Amino acid sequence: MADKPTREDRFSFGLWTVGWRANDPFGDATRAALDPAEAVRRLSELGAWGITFHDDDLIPFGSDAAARDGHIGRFKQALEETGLVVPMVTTNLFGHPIFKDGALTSNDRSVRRFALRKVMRNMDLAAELGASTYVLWGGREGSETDAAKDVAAALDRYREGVDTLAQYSIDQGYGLRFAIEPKPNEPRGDILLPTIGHVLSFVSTLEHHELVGVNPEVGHEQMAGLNFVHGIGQALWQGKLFHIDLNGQKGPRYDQDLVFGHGDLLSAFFLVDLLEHGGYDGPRHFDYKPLRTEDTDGVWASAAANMRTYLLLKERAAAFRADPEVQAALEASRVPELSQPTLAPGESVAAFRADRTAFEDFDVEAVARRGYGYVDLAQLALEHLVGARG
Ligand code: GLT
Ligand code: MN
Ligand code: MN
Repeated sequence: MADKPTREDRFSFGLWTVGWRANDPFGDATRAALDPAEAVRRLSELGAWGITFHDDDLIPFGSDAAARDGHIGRFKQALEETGLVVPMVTTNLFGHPIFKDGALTSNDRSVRRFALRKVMRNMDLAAELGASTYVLWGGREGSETDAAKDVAAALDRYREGVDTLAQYSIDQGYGLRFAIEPKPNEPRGDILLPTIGHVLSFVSTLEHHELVGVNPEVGHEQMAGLNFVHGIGQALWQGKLFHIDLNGQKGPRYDQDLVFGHGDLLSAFFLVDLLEHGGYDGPRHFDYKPLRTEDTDGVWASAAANMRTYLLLKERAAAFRADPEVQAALEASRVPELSQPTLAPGESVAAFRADRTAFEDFDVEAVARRGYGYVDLAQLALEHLVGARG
């Protein structure tokens, strides 16, 4: 059975996750407010490594300077006592009514200027607390009617905004990297940069593209009906997986933010396998919401469940990789063969065209008849996942 989480596992949680009071569009909060310092202490006891926050999670919007210093001071003290770190910080650009038409892409220029200043102010705090990643989730960047938004102009402004923030980090020597978080919809009817693919493409247009990557969330891609593991595979391949939001989701519906693994479990298994064996060394950040039905004990049980599920899946994925039957099945399915370049080393196009075995003498029918054995592989994975093997 999996060990208890330790700092080496690099598990982190948003303050807004365990601190969610469970107010939804249909009902009031079911839980009391959580003191950020208490969140730090409880997460530390459970074996987490880091805590993340939006400016407004820590310092309520509109706080005066003295109140602000007090909130930051108490939080810092809890960090010092526990050794918990702040690997990532982000900005609330969605809660206040000022952002109802977006922040960096609001049609109202004064709102865009206010939003940029709000981010910069919190970047100062992020740097002070030693964060290395700054997440940008543009939940209000979008529209409900296509009449309302000039998408090209909005993307110009989005690019201008991110470039301005990256320049600010460079000028201040903060060394921050930015991670844009895609989501297809909710709270806006349609959100700009809705998927990992949209973000990757957008990033390539930025002036400081090397400082900007993606922060994909399991549920957000699944809301769009996409394969999260494939999305992460491409983000890693492009060197752009700067951060990740782990949680659970049951297909395309509202954003459920379930505990990691409490949605598509098989996908979670392959995700952990990829993260552990695919070269990702960043935080394992949980962005989930404790169910509205739960009391305070349930909040901490759910935080622990995220980490335990990850570690169990990590154990299962390692057993899957180590199983000689799996290795033979991978071989039989030609999975390793895909890593072999299609052309031979140094093979010219002319030489390739002269190779009769590739085309003229190729036995198309025989190769077409051959099965790939993927069902065996899938079943082996499932059996490892449910603990029926090794
Ligand atoms: C909000 C959203 C999350 C984002 C957070 C970062 S805020 O809770 O639902 O997916 O990661 O801004
Ligand atoms: Mn998220
Ligand atoms: Mn979500």
